[in-house]
Amino acid sequence: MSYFNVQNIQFEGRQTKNPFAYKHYNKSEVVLGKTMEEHLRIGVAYWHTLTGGGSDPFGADTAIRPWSGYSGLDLAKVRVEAAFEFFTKLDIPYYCFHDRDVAPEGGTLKETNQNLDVIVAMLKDQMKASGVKLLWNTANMFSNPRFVHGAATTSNADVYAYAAAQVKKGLETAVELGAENYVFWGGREGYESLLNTNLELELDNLARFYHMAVAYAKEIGFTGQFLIEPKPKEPSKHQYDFDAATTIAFLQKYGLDKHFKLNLEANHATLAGHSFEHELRVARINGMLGSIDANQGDLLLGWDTDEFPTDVYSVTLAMYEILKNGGIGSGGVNFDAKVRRSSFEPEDLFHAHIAGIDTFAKGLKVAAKLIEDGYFERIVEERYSTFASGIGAEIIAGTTDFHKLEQYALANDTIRNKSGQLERIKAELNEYMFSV
Ligand code: XUL
Ligand code: CO
Repeated sequence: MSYFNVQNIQFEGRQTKNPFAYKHYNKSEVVLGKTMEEHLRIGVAYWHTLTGGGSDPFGADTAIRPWSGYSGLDLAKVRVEAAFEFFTKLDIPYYCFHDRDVAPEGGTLKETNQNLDVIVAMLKDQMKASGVKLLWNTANMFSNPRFVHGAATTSNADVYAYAAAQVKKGLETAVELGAENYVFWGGREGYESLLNTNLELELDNLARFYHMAVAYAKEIGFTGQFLIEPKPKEPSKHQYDFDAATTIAFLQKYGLDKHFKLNLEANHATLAGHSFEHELRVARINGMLGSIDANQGDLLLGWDTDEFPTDVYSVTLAMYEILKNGGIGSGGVNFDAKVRRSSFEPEDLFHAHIAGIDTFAKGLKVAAKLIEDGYFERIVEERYSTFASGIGAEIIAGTTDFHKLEQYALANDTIRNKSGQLERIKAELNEYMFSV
């Protein structure tokens, strides 16, 4: 049985006119000593591609999907089959899911877990048959009304216990399916108003929750990487894991930084008022870069549009950070992106992923060339050259103090700054993008 009327997607190169072919993603092509497949570790997000239907706050689903006629557990089963046909046709190595994307909730937690068990067994078989692996799974602790006040930061201890049970099951699922990471994204972990919120208790409870997750992972032998995915807002007004810097400070305060890294998403960065490369850089210099959710936002809109990434400029700078990080480790490039509501044909799912994957392949190639040439490294070395000798070298060595620096400044009447030459740099960066 076939769900998609599309052939396997293969690399055909830039000259091809076939829209169902990769133009840049040649999975076995070696770039800086690794294949493109090894560098990018591409993943498909189950929630957008299999579960989402195109509804928005103003209108119903628009998507035409081969599984539209099914419901309940039958729908979940058909989606699994369609999912693996899709992954296999795209020829990508990974996928990611929330528990509630793959299996419907039952009337009780017990029934919900039973539904999940049925689907996880199917996923396991399909993974074995196809070779597609689980990059990460996570718990949806934001859709159900019980999470109205949060999950691990709720004001209701019964909900906290439910959330713990849900993550416990999620970690068991991760072990069962060999997930390489486990993600926490706290859509409802935040607050609306301080007028009724104990902020300190909520943050302490969140840390307690993460410590219990670490302990349970150890108990059941889950060795994947724990990841936290920062986002500043939406659906919560003040989300606790606001951005990379806030999340790292939280993890350090509560002694959790050894156990977690960050899963950084492009559109979450822009909502926080940062560029994606800023978030990646902050994580990288702190040894916390774990994985990425690949998408892009619309700068004219103030919400998470989760578009497929096609901005070569931004993706090149993101891939530069990943290469400088020595790779993405056990993480990957998960397309947390959805086709537009108006792109409702099943084929659009292929066009969207091909566009995103080719953009990352191109970004990888341009970033690799920049690194081979030492392009940014030379610019930065020259710009900070005053710290390589003289008083600058003393500052770096820690052999100076305010007395010595004052003495130096008093004797130095001719401070001269140099141009940062940003326009020249941007023009040269464009040339890299046009020529690679
Ligand atoms: C929401 C978002 C989530 C996480 C996983 O903005 O990005 O889908 O990636 O919960
Ligand atoms: Co995400």
